[in-house]
Amino acid sequence: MFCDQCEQTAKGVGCTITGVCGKNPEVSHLQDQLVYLLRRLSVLVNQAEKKGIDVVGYDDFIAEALFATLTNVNFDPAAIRKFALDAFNSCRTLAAQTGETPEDLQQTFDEYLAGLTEKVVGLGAFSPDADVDSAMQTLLFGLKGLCAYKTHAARMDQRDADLSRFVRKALIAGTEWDQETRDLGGWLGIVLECGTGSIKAMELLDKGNTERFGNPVPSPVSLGHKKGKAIMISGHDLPDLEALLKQTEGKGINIYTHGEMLPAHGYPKLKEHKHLVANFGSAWQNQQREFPKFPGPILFTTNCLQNPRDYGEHVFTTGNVGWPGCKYCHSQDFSEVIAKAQEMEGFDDDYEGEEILTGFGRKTLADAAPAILEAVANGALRHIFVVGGCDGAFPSRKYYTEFVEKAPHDTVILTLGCAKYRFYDKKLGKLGDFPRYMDCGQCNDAYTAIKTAQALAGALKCDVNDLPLSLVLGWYEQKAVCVLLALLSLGIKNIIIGPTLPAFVSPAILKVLVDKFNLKLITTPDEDLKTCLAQK
Ligand code: SF4
Ligand code: SF3
Repeated sequence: MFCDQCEQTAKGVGCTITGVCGKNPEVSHLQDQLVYLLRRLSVLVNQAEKKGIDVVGYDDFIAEALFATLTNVNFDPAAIRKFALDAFNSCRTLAAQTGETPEDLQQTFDEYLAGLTEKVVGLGAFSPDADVDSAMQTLLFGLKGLCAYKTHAARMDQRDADLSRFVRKALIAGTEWDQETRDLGGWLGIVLECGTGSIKAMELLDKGNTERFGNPVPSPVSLGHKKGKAIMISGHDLPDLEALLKQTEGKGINIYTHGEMLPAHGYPKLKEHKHLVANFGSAWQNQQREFPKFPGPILFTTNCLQNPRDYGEHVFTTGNVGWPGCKYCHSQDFSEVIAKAQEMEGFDDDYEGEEILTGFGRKTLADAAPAILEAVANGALRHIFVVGGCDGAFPSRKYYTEFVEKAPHDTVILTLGCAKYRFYDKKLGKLGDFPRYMDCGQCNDAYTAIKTAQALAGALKCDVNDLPLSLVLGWYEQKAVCVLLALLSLGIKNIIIGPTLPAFVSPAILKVLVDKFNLKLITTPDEDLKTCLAQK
């Protein structure tokens, strides 16, 4: 196997024996085959669309299947094989509808997969040219993040045909079916187009979430627990949480969020369920230590899932998530999770715990924009730091904790994604009427930070790059790649990323990112704070 798509890749180069994340070679090989089949399917969907065939279902499938290959989503070979089989069958169906079935699709599924072994399995490279290969990898990984958000949005009926066309174009780029040839500039162009598409995907998801659950409002979240039966829900999918809340209403079971589900507490339509009581545990990488202490079942709706070792019998998955042996919930039917909660002991006491804040969504921040501008104008607010993205296991991530702790008192921190777990419980106090720590939500709520920055720049009639605002991002998996590309596509400069540079970025691509966008790797909190504060 070869996989280098995430930050914890072995030796900073690639996982070759087994994944640091727990992905085994069988799953990795199946994922390589699935990606190839999705490229092949994209060609056929393009042809079908030209003939006027309705391709919406195929586009949803492509996004969903690609999402299943994102880090820490699906470790179940049977599930990935099923996606590959569905992709193969879709290719055949479309080929039959659009004309003659090409030779490659006349084989059986098993023959087809076997034929791909030499071609794509375990190579980790898409092109013999190191820079084209790097661009293709960056594009594919950004696309995985984009497709995760696109899938969540589609589940709430938010779609965009041009975005689906872009996903197909990006999957085909650089393959044997691509009609275009690109120089390095051309590759950078399509990689940035992925950033533009990512903004669209985040916008669709924001629309879906806010239309269905209301605009998030600043809300306290307990880190304690209540006596009684309990279910924990992790991941990013808010409609799954809504379904679970409805199915547990009046059953005497309390619901606890985990990880990226924390911001759900800010949504009016979700927080009106009184049995949504608290957030349990911290970031994803601590789950093997924290989950055994939870006295109820745990439901994963998306990444980041780790090997549930000896507590797997009360871990459930849904959506794209899978772990061999864990029970899978189909079509938002959580009856087995509920039955397990009734069976397990639950909490035997009330524990108040600390309180933190979430819910600084797009509308709340837009409403606060005049006050923010006034505070900037009168010198009360010196700088806004957006510190967000992914969390991860490496000790070097204490950088983000220290950065936030050391940020001067006349600055505020906007955060998003699970990177917040590095400092979410710090008491940062207030700056005038603003809390100094404002949680915009999940990683996809980078859209909120973008909209806020654009609104502030619009009011000041300046460029976003001229605002007293700096972005300090942590990356781990491919959603962070998608968010980074989104920011770059807007021409946002001086972004600081860490804790390491992606293994898949070649020196030439890195040089372009540095020259064009002044993208920087983290140094020390003191040094980076000094640079950011000196810039504006
Ligand atoms: Fe390795 Fe990350 Fe790939 Fe898992 S997702 S196999 S840890 S590079
Ligand atoms: Fe975290 Fe996995 Fe990326 Fe949505 S939950 S950000 S790492």
